[in-house]
Amino acid sequence: MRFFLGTLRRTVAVGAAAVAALALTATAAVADDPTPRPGVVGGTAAQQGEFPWMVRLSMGCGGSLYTQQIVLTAAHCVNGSGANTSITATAGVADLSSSQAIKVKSTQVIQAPGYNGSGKDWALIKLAKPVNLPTLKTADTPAYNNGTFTIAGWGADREGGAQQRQLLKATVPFVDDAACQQAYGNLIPDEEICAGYLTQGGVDTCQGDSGGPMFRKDGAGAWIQVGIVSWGQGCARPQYPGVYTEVSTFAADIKSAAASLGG
Ligand code: 4AZ
Repeated sequence: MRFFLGTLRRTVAVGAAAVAALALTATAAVADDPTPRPGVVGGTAAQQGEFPWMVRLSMGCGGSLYTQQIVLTAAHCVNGSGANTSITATAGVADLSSSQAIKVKSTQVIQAPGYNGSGKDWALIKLAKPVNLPTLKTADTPAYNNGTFTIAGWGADREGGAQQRQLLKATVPFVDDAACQQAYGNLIPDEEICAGYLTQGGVDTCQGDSGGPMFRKDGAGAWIQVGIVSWGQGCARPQYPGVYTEVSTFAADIKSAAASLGG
């Protein structure tokens, strides 16, 4: 039983409203606030170009550039698989209202085969044309499922808060499966990886960050994606770490799905 996924799905269902709210926020920010507050709980503003493969999706989710024409996101951010021209990806900007924003429509979606609302929370979105931006490498072994991770997104900066115009970033430590299972009782340890400050809380992804990457540096100092923002009980609460899709578990499936989209 995946009690908390109900909350997640409601979040995505109101994605259009969240985007409308974002537009209002952005307008107000231009008028009265020269430093719009960024998203994610307990974070700070990301610089333009710092995470060039970060993508905002029009249903109110995040994503990452898997290739220049394929976005990796969460299964719970999409409705199913097949032709789909309804999603707009915004790329190349930390500030979603920037005139430099690159906006590209979707053409096809692959939702993880067998996705039924728990686990397997990944999906690919093919874009109508490639974007000339760096891509984010994905972990294909569990070697990087430890340490300190970076999270980023345009989601709420507090539980129940508004979607954000400015990309925010934060770092969170790995939480092992036993501790995360103790917190939630319904973790799927092979498919999910947890992160957060277990006793203190205070830093986390939140509503609207779903689908975005959790990443760290690899052995060569390059960013590598180890997670996809998936779910949690509220945001940044003590004893409730964020839960992320364990990318390494699905690396081969994601690779073959991307190949089926023509790379
Ligand atoms: C969401 O609703 C969501 N604290 C994303 C991440 C977390 C909770 C909710 C993790 O998109």
